[in-house]
Amino acid sequence: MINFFQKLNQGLKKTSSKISSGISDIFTKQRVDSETLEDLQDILISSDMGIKASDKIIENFKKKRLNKEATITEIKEELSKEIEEILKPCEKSFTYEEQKKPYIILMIGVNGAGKTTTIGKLASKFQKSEKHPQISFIAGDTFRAAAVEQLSIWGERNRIRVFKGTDGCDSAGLCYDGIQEAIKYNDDIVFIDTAGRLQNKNGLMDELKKIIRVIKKIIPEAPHQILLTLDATTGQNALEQTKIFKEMCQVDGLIITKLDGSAKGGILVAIAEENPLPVYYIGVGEGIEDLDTFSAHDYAQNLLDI
Ligand SMILES: Nc1nc2c(ncn2[C@@H]2O[C@H](COP(=O)(O)OP(=O)(O)O)[C@@H](O)[C@H]2O)c(=O)[nH]1
Ligand SMILES: [Mg+2]
Repeated sequence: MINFFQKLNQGLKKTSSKISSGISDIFTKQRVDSETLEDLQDILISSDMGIKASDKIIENFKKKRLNKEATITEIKEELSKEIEEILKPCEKSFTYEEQKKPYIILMIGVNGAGKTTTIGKLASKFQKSEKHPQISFIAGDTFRAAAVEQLSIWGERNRIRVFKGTDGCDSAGLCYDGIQEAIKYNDDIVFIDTAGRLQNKNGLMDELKKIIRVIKKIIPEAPHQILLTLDATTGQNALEQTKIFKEMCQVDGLIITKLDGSAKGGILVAIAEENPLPVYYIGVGEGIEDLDTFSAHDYAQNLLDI
């Protein structure tokens, strides 16, 4: 079986081979000059690292390497170090406080970002941890019957109770009842799934705010964590989504999904530079094991395919 590092390496291949072959193409003379630096920046931008992060990388790289001889390996190592530096502030491990019971985790993000899938994967991960927490789900995406069904399947798979309402019922009301039930059952952790219809921004904002308000009526300091799920394949749009959700509520951390097969793996570098929130987990596939913690070092190495 391949480990997570290898899965990430496989997943980022589309991005990393583009960067790698680009570097090999432009540094044929093995000398770093202003022209090669410009080409290098284009390569970084084309992997979705954005202007700000790539500017910074190039600036630092220039200071160390301009007009010097360097092998491709040295260039890649150097770039990887610069990227790791940018990513480092986002590397934070996720912990929940056992004494805060039930610990409420609210999952937000646009439709299709991977919220429901991530809840399933995370619950499984937590269950396998030493603490063996008792978990329940609240199916707060009440707009689509399929969404409730999908969460129920993850619930069955993990033997987790899923609190559901009737089709189209009020999501905030459902959350209220679901938390009451979690308290009754003495659950340790509650994951709340939500809808993410960004096409109706005001509606979404109202609904999210209402959910948070209602949760606070029962537990004033909850939700203990609001996690935003972002789909890496949306590239620069993920930055825009982060901005929009931050306007609606406090975002405590990020989960970046679909890093498998995306050619836009650089987006994490752009996020780290422009919106440095903790990146708690990254997803590299649809399977239950395809989610793990984010390591700045591993990510940077895999982006450069070192
Ligand atoms: N390849 C890949 N697919 C994923 C990943 N995470 C979620 N998905 C898929 O993305 C689709 C949308 O996910 P879903 O959890 O329903 O998103 P939601 O609308 O935010 O709840 C589903 O088909 C998932 O299987 C990932 O890390 N990699
Ligand atoms: Mg969903």
